Amino acid sequence: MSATTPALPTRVRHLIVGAGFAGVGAAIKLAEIGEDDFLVVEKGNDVGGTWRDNTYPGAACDVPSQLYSFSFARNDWSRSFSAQPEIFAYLQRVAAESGTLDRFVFDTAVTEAAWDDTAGEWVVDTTAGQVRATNLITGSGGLSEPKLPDIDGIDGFDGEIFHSARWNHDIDLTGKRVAVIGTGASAIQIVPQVQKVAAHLDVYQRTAPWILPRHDRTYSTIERLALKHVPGLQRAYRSAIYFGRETYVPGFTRFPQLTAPAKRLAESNIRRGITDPELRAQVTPDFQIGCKRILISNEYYPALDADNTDLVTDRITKITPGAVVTEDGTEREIDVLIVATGFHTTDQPIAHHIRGRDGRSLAEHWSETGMASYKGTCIAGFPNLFQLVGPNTGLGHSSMVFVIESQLAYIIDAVRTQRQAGWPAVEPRPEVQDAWNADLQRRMQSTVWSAGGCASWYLDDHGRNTTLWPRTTISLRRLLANFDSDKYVITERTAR
Ligand code: N01
Repeated sequence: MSATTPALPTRVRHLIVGAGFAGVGAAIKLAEIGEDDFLVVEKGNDVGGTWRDNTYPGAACDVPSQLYSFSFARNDWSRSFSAQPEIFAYLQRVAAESGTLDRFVFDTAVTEAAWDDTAGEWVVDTTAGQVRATNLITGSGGLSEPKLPDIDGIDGFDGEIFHSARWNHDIDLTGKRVAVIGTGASAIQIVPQVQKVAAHLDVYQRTAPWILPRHDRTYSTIERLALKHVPGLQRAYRSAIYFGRETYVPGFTRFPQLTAPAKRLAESNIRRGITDPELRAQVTPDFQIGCKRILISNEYYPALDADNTDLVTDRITKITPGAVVTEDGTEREIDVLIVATGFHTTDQPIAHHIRGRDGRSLAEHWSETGMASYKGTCIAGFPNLFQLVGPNTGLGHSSMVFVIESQLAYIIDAVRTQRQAGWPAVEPRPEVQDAWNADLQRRMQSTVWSAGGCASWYLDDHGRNTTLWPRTTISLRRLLANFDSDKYVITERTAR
């Protein structure tokens, strides 16, 4: 990003961590209410977050484009499911047009943020120096830290190796022997692209995912003009898609029998894409649809069915300098190893860097309970900390941009309330937070994510689902509409 990087101030009212959808949205919304004394600290060299980092071939959104923009900054999308470059460009444009980029600092990582109870503010150490802030707003993303597989010998691999979210564009895969480990949302987008150019491709599947057809198409010029210029049309179209997606929720949360048509559709997607009966059986999941994220692709199965691709379902036992070895003793030689093995989701790295009132880190608090917060946003013992895309705010069916905007409404109302009342600090009451999480976990019991017979990144080491929201997003938006200060411990003003 070519924006001039400001020198780090010693003090700001709001420090925002991360410049993805969450951080950019927070900057815009704070500016809107005249809270201009903020700074956005971003470890990368641009805005965009996950849409800046995930540049692998085929990277695209599996949520409809119409839902993938801020309600206050619509976009003229070129197709129904947009690819990464278009989403990245959208976020760059929104940030540039917001007039807030002068308060973004790039290439700067937060190394430690500690609450100073005496001063009543956050002391934040970054790679570019220290900043003090009244409020700390984190938007560092739930899927930002690549998770590498712990496979014997992987460090000794002599060929090229990279994670899906850190694609090495210097490596030409044409004519190479390539292996992809993983069959999640990233892998199923990568595999068809690699299959087209590689001499040979091995796809290592630990668990087969459910995959629905991808109804992607380019919008015609007339459609785009109409969506742009006919008053209310884009809003109506967006609402129709939004409410359509909300109808998935009962099937995920309470009535699994409602997912039967989706399962049939996924099964027919396998039949359409794969001719070999043995391969069809290997890619057919043995758990309930929805238990893991439902994926969408028309190209993945045909790519697996291609002559130059092998699906390997035997467990990987080790990696040698030139090959992947599976438990049946087979050694498959490769030139390039792509690990599409996901992200740290329930052990978020930023949690190790934020220290609350008692000096302990979020990670230490969460090591006992699993990730927990109040309304996915505020955390007992961590005054004036607002976390965007916090615990239990993830979705399996709709857009995270909607969640982020819902949380922003709550945070902005909190900031406004704090300002009007002159409260130096707020934090949720522990018993309120406990009740919130008890209710979430009670609701989780009946969901497909808990009872669907799979292991997924939604669940933590204790088997608790601390990542997903188990209700409709309509209810999430309602619950986050106003800052409920009666649920908070308020620190009154003290002489400093
Ligand atoms: O990661 P994943 P992802 N040996 O964790 C396998 C979002 N996203 O990057 O299922 C062998 O889903 C693992 O196997 P298993 C979206 O929210 C969105 O693909 O655990 N295999 C799995 O197959 C998504 O959910 C878009 O048994 C190993 C895979 O690696 C999230 O990102 C696009 C292994 C990891 O799948 C993460 O997706 C892409 C090992 N040691 C991603 N370790 C959009 O379109 C892991 N695996 C918006």
